Amino acid sequence: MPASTVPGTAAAEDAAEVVIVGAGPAGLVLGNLLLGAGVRCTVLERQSRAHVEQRARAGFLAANTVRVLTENGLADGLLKDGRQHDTCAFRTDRGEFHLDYGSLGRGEAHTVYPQQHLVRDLVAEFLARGGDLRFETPVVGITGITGDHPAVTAQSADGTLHRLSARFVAGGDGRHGTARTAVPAGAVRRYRRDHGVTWLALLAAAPQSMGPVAYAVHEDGFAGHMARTPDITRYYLQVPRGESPDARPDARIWADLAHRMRADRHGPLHEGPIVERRTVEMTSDVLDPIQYGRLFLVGDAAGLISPAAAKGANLAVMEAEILARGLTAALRGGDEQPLARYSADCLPRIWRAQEFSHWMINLLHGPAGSDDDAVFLRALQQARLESLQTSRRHQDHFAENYVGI
Ligand code: RFL
Repeated sequence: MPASTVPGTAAAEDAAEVVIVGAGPAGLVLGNLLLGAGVRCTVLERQSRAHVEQRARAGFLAANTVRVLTENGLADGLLKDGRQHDTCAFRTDRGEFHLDYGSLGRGEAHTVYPQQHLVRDLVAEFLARGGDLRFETPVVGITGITGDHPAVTAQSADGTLHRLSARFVAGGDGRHGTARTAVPAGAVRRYRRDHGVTWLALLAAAPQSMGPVAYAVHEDGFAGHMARTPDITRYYLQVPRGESPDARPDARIWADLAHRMRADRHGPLHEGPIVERRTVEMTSDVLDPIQYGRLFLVGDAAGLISPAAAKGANLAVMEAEILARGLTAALRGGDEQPLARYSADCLPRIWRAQEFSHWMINLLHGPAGSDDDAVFLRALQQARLESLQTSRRHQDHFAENYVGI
């Protein structure tokens, strides 16, 4: 394929109608939907195929996500191996209560399917559909966004720079990707919040310890339990900001988890080696708009949401579907109106998800300390939990937001 090797000095390779930066859930769902609609697209990914297919992150897919994937022939793996999940438990010093959210609200359940398996399926399908997917090809610049011929500069494994031109560019390269930086300062507004909470996110090579997702509210800090696969379980442990992921040995982690999850009262945890550990700071940001000229941001690149409500991958799929529809209308029907509405269509749902995630953070974490403020806020937290435990209307509202987008 001919391409210029020096950016800006020669004609760019006419790679595709749409160049997509990033092969995460956002970029790959978008790419598959575009290929399905007959739109030529190229996906450029910084990492290797093995890396993206093994990167463990999300696991809880909302009903809308499963619908989008099923309707577009992308759900074979998750329909075969995904597990339905419809109950969560809250543990406090007053005991435990369960919410069968699958029979509350709109009656929707989650499908538990590890994100890396979804990415593996999406890569395989994109290639099977004849898609152009280039691994180990980081994008280092995006230019011409406000003109008719935006171009992306990418670096091949041998260090050569290539320019690829397209009608549109989709930035699905996450929060620290190049797409965000291609938008000039001041062109979009960035809302952001640091929730002041840090989680140690753990994967344990052990079966789940109980059926439901469990959220433990404890004066020492939050602890969480979530299914992933029959042999791998995700746990979260709230830790002080700045603590190294390696600070706690495995034995201490299991002791802290058991203590905060009140295993003595509710049953022991199934322990196993901790196979992955990383700290995650609870931060959120939303860009408005999530488009600039011919560059469209999708997934974490468009906005970051704390993992407290398991919304990130689901928002990515929702945005990818809306963007695919807009790009297809523009490229196949000559109608740019849906594309012009991309931000306006996505942002209300993004803010709803942010609002719920923020509410979950306040539900699960009380401030430490004994000053008036902290004591007051912890009493509010207790009132919130009691309302959730006792009010059917509150439970319906929770379920609708927990599984919905
Ligand atoms: P991704 O998955 O980060 O993919 C972006 C891709 O872009 C590549 N890239 C570049 N490629 C080319 N050139 C460049 N310059 C590039 N820069 C970056 C990257 O290598 C990568 O392959 O973003 P995307 O597609 O927007 O997907 C977002 C989701 O990954 C994310 O929101 C979720 O994982 C968040 N999340 C969860 N979401 C859920 O819906 N349910 C969950 O249960 C859930 N659990 C989680 C989570 C995130 C977590 N962490 C690690 C923050 C649990 C955790 C611990």
